Amino acid sequence: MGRPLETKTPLKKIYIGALFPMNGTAGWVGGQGCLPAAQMALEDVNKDLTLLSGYELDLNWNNSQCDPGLAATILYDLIYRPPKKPIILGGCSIVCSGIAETAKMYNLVVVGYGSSSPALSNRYRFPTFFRTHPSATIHNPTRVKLFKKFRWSRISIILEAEEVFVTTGKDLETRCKEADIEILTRVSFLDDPTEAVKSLSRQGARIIIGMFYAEPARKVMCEAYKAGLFGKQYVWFLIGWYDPSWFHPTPNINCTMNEMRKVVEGHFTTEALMINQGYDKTIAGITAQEWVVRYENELKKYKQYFPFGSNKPQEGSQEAPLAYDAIWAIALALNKTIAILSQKGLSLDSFDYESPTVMNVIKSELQKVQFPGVSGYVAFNDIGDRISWTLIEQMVDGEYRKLGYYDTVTDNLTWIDKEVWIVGGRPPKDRTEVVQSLQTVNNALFISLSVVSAIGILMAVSLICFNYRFSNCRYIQMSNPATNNLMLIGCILCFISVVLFGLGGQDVGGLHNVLIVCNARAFCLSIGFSLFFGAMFAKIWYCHLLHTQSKRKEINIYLQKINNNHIYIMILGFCSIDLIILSVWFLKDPIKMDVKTFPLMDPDINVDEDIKIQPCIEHCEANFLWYGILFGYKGLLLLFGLFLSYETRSVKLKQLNDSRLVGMSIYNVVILCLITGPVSQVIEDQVNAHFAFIALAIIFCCFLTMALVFVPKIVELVRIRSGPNSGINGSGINGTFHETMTSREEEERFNRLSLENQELKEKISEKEKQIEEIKSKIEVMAKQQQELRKSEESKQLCVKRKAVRIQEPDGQDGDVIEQLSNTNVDPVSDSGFVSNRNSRPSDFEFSESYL
Ligand code: ABU
Repeated sequence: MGRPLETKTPLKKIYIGALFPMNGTAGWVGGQGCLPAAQMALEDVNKDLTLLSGYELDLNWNNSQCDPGLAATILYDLIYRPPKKPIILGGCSIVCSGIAETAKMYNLVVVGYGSSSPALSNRYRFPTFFRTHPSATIHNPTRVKLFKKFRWSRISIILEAEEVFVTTGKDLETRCKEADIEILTRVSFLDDPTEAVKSLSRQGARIIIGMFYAEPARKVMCEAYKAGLFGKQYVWFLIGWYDPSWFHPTPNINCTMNEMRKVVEGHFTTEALMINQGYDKTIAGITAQEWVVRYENELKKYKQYFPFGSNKPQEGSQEAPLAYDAIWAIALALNKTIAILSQKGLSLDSFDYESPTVMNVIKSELQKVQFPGVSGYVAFNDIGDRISWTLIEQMVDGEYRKLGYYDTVTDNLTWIDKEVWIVGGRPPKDRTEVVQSLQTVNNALFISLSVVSAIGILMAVSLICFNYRFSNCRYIQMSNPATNNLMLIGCILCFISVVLFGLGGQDVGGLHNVLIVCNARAFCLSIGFSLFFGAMFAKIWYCHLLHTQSKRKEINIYLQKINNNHIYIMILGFCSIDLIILSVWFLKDPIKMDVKTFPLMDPDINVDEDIKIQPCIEHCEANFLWYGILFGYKGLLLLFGLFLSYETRSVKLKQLNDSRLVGMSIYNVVILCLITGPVSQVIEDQVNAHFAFIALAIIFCCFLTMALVFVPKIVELVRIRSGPNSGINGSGINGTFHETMTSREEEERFNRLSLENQELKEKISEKEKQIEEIKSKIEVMAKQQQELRKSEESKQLCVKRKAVRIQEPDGQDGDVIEQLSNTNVDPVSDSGFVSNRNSRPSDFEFSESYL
């Protein structure tokens, strides 16, 4: 390359319209670093006499402030103000997008030196656009390579809502999906990243890819500090073209330097390699390293564009080689274009905004440009993009340290330094490891209540044996022992259900077996309750029946006989209803095994790992409808039982000598069930409390009932055996709770007396009826006599001194008296009743009136 120095006067100027973002409130202000490089290139190109014969390049540049609106105005100025500019040099992506889309309408070629947006690779939208800056998508294969290297399979993305980052983010998502890497979340923001950062925190992001310009990057990192998204559990991936001191707080950043340093420490960056790594001479005639020295010297001339008090550009030093090479690429393309046009009898002066002729030649020659640039080998692919290596860096102690390079084309990762990890020298996890902690019943609690239940089962079995052993004893017979035995079997089933309530998956060899336990638990408790409570209910119901019947028929309740079959049928009925409900339930909508989880908790011990504990419990999942049916039916039984117990609270039955104790047991059971049912539902999630509550309620119900029903019997039997007339068939009476018949003779005598009493009552009512009849007859006779007397007196007036005679009663009346005298009453009976007709008041009345 190069040409011998010779005089080139007079030279025509080829104007290049250029936009450099020299300052601004957002976006990339890399014009500060790129303008000096572009001017260097311009100088070099113009010095090269082998190029652009008869022409020299001139840069007509403006400050775009990386603002698309301002850039549009500048573009129209460049177009409509002479001289004509066949090529436009563009800066940041958001500016290039705007001008490149417009430029095609004016047959302008646009070359970007600082635009990384993948959107600019759209040849349909930007047909005349070329760039020396590689597309930002070049970061993505590198990022995916690193995710794989560090074994991360879940990442999160936060990006500024600009086309350059949105398209890069989409490309990253696609590549991650292809590599089986999950995108936990992708959040974006316009100006204020606060909510987006909070969202990352809420969603448990650990590996976070940030895509934004330098100014928003400061805001994001400050918010990340506030949200606690830094430290051993977090890894940030940022863009690598920020200035090395980009994280230093600026006036609009509400974080201290120390806080910013904490949050950026350890983050990774990826960036396209923008400086030639070789030691060969570049298009500048010197090596890239020599060029850098020259460039740094050149910067001194541009101090006025740098932030106040700084000798260095705020941004753009990295991209400076790209700007340098961009000018060279334009020069080389124009050089060829001049030759081609001259062959066609045209020149660059023929360029016209309305005609594509010159533009087509320039575009075609740019496409073919290839040279060893300061930024690396310069060549454009079909869509006008640069292909390059990427550089991976990490911030260690506030400074970037080169870790390696990645060549996307050959998939070659060169790792030159060891990355630094805060904890344990290894990468953190890409997510919080959730360790499930199955909450089971405390062993001591389970064992102690199981032992109590086992004792309960033993006691119930012993009491069944007791009933059997003393089945000949009249006192036991009178308590309906068969029903009591059913009640005890119910108790046994309930005690078994206590043990089943405390069993978990690990006790029965896996979750699938818990399902069997769930079903067995429902069966035992349901049938057990029906036997236990059903037996008591049947007794009390029978007691109530006898009591009400005896009242109605006015016969003594002691005369009724208990029909055991009725009681059995009733208990069987209760159990059958249970079985029907349980069968339909199990067949139609079986219980399912479910593991219920609770909010995550920190581990008890302080571990370095990113671990959270998730408590969970095994849960028998059933449709609430079935619980409703079962509980509803049993609830009604409980309430009805309670009513019957209350109604029969003072009834004493010879046939059921323990009916009042059964009534008391029913009160206890009802109260405990009514408390336990709802409370157990409320504390369902507290495994130990739930088990303890249910188990104690069952145990208490069963033990109390067994004690109430059987202790008096045992005491009585002991008393009978130790008394003067000892023997199990003795006639002792338990005066404390029953006045029952104690001997067969007494019972027979009582029955006899009752019968006599009944007969006498019937006779009395018969006699009272007869008396009423006689009274009415006497009244009739008395009237007749009065009439007779009156007629006599009138006769006496007519016939003085006539003899007076007393009228005798007629034959019918004599019959009545005879009937009375013949009244047949047992003169002496068991009751001591003696009939005494002479003393009957009706007889006296009759005699007086007659006289
Ligand atoms: N390396 C600077 C890229 C700036 C931009 O694409 O807008």
